[in-house]
Amino acid sequence: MKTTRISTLRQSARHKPWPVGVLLGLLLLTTPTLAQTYQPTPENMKNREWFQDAKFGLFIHWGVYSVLGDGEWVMNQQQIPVKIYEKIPTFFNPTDFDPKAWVQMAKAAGMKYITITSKHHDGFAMWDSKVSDYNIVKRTPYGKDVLKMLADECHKEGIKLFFYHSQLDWHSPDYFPRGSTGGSWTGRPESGDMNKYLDYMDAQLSELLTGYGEVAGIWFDGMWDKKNADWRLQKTYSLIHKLQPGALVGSNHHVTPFDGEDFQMFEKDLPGHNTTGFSGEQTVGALPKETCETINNSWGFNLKDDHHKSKKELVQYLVKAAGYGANFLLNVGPMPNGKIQPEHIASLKGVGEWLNVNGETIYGTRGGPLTARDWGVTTQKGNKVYVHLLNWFDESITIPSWGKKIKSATLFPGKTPIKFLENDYGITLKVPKASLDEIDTIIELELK
Ligand code: FHN
Repeated sequence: MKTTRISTLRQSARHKPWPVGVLLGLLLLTTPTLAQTYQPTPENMKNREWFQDAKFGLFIHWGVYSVLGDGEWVMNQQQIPVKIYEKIPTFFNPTDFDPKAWVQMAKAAGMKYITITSKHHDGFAMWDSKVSDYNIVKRTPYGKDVLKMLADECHKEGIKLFFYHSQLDWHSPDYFPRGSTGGSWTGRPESGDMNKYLDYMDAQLSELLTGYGEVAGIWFDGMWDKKNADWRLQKTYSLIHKLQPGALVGSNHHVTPFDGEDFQMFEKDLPGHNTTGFSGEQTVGALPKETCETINNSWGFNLKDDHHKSKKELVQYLVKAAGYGANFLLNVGPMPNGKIQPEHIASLKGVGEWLNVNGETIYGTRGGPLTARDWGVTTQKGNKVYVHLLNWFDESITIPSWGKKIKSATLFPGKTPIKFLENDYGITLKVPKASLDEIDTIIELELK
């Protein structure tokens, strides 16, 4: 008798109750929805490696909301009804928009990819959508497809392009029942069909994944507005992977990744931290990771926001993220004329200058071998470990050893050898005071 696993289990069961593990296993085996059904293609896995090597990207929150200079939530913050908000596109005319300047700025900053808002919560499409005329070509005096212009420039310059896409929509009448935002003040009828809305969203995603060349990925946001809704994720995710199997899907839902996602993002926090309250329910998974942050305190252009982060803050954030094995997606909010604020261009240039010298200790590395410490982080690549002293100003430091013997310790860059001692207390490194750097003192350890 061919004994299957189940029948042998059944024979032995006659005697004792089935252990919970077995029942769970059976449940997983017999109910496909619970099992990991998404099989990323080899191309997708290759792109995940590229993503983890890339380490640094430009986030762009740009839309008609930029006209009001009060951030990307202005419609909700000021409770501007749809009928009134629809006037704003008629003022949106970014004649100074120059995709070459944006891409060159990103490259000069040392960034390897751009993630731009194709549609934010206000529902306005920043491309020539045939699915809805609520878009930049049909509704603005500018009338040109800025995503097409940017995509062409990115492809020409070897910069990968991701599209941020909001699942939350304060404009669509079919985004119903409403969620925790975008209530009755929008003036939409108290009716609608969420499935019709999701069909509309999938149709717009299909446009983005078939008309703009290679799309490196989709950066979803907004599910948190209706946590318990049926977002038909598998349908949308498999549509994306059917149209572009290599595209990396991520969703800023602030919970643990769902089947079908290719990377995990953390908003304004390093993986595992929750200083902003976004990541309370989020466990750090095994997918490639990305931390996104604002260059000041706003995502969309905010006239009054002058909390511009310093070069030191930005570089240390990038290095810490790398130490946690995460990418750093740094945001700018372009102005309504299409230009980037000069303070932000200058800060990005500064980060680029730092990466021109120290990029080897970031690009292509993975976090570790040590987890983050108060003094800093470590990154590793091949038989090299880079110790990043971000918050240490003494001439010697003892770090824990991790079981690998050290062949040499040198300052990076410049490869000046420094003294080191390995013993039961760890690895003690002697760093000459003059070599301490106020942003990041890097020691390259070559392993035996
Ligand atoms: O509401 C959005 C916000 O406007 C912005 O897009 C950020 C970017 O990560 N995400 C949401 C807030 O969680």
